[in-house]
Amino acid sequence: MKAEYSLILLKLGGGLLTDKNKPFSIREDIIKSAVKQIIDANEKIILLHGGGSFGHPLAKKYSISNGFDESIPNQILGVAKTHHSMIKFNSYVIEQFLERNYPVLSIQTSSIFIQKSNKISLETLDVLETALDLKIMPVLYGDIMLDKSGSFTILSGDEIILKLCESLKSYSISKVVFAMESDGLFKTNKSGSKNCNLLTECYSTELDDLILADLGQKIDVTGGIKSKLTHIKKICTYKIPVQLINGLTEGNIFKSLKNQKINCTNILIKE
Ligand code: IP8
Repeated sequence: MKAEYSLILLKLGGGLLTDKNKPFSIREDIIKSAVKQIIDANEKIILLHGGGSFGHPLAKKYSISNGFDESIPNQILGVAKTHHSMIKFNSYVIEQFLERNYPVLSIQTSSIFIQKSNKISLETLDVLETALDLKIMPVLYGDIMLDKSGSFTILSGDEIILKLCESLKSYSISKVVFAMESDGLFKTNKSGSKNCNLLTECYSTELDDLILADLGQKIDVTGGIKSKLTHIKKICTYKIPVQLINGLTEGNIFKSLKNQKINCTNILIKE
């Protein structure tokens, strides 16, 4: 039996949940607040979180995104360490829900995704779908991903979302929400200009014509805002609207999940 759910895919950015400049640092208050808002909203959600300071510094140190390289000392051990670091981070997030008696199931990204001939393959949807049917919220995270050719890479939370949009055909995904550390995308009139305004609403078809402000980068092995934009455009090809919200603003996550108005970026789909 497949119910006609309205499902939300919510990604909590790793930069929001951790201090990306300080390895293995959890922003406890922000995580606890996000967890409370998700529980209060009580919607059907697949939750994802990024790597933040648990994933990116290790992934960078061992150059994991670029695949197997014999010249990098202890790289294979680095793959295992990066994965384990993500498990520790994910366990903290999971514990926050369980302490509040909210049913969540950690789904190990690197066990259900594998790369084959440069394509990401989602080996089974059964676990995710069955968890949703049982009213358990699946929680996935950016992780290492093995490659059938005898290598590996990093699979970001954004790529997982894209793959889910492509694969979860029997569920109606009502929107994808990215909770980040800023109000959304900022547009500027000319490249390099310091004057920028929040882009509050835009059709996916207009994204290519925008000049977006580059608001600084932290270590991000999966490409930062530019790569996010590429993923957003692909998500929109599945006719799914995307919302970018500031997860630091109290109540924003709850309001977004409840479709209440907030100051953010809404990428709309033309009917
Ligand atoms: O923060 C990256 O996931 P993201 C995961 O969603 C690792 O890009 C392990 C760096």
